[in-house]
Amino acid sequence: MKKFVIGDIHGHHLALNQVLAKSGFNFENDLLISLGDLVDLGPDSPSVIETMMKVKNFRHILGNHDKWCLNWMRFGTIDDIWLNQGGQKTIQSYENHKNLIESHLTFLEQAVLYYRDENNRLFVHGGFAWDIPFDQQINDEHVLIWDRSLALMSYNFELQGKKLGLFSEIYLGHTPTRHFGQLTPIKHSNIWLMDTGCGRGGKLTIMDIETKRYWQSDES
Ligand SMILES: [Mn+2]
Repeated sequence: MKKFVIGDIHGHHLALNQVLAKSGFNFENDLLISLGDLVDLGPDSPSVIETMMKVKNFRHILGNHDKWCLNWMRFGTIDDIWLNQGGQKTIQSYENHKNLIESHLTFLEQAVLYYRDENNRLFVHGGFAWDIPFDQQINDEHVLIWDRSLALMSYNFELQGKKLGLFSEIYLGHTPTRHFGQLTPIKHSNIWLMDTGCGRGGKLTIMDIETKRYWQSDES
C-alpha cells in the first residue's frame, strides 16, 4: 500500500484526474489523505467528491470550504463570505446534481479535524497554535481549519533550525505556497505546505508520503 497526501483541490476535477493518473494511484490498495477543501472556486466540485468516494482508503481532513459547503447541504445556510469565496460556483454546480447532495453530505460529514498516523505525522488543513499544547486544541475547529500562523511561521522555523518536535512531520493545506513565491510543495523544517494554489490559477499536487516524490497538474 502506498500512502499519498493531496493538497487543496477546490473543485478542479480535471486536475484531480491528472495527478491521480500521473502518480499511478490505485483506488483499491493505496491510501489517500486529503488535506481538505475539496470544493469551491473550481467548476466541478460534485465530480471531485464522486471521485473521492471511489477511493477505498480515504482520509478526509475538514477544510474551511468543506465546512461552508457542509453547512449549506445540511441546513441550507449560505454564508455571505462563502458566496464570495467560491461558494457560488459550488451551488451552481449542484443545480444539475441535486440527487447527489444527500450522499455528498454524508461523505463530508465523515471528515475529521486532523489525522495523526502511526508514524506520528500530523495532517491538518489550516494549522494550530504552536505555543499551546496540541492536545488542548484538538476540538478547536476554528483554529484547525483556519489557522495560517503555523504555515507562515514555518519559514522562520526553517531559518532558525527549529523543529516542532511534537510530530515527526506536519502536513498543511490552506495557505498557498504562492505566498512564498512557489507552485511546488514547500518543506520548512518538518512542516510541509501542500496547497500549491489549484483554487486560484495554480497547480494541484499529490505526494507519496514515504518517498516525497510528487506529481502536479497543469495550472488551473
Ligand atoms: Mn482552506
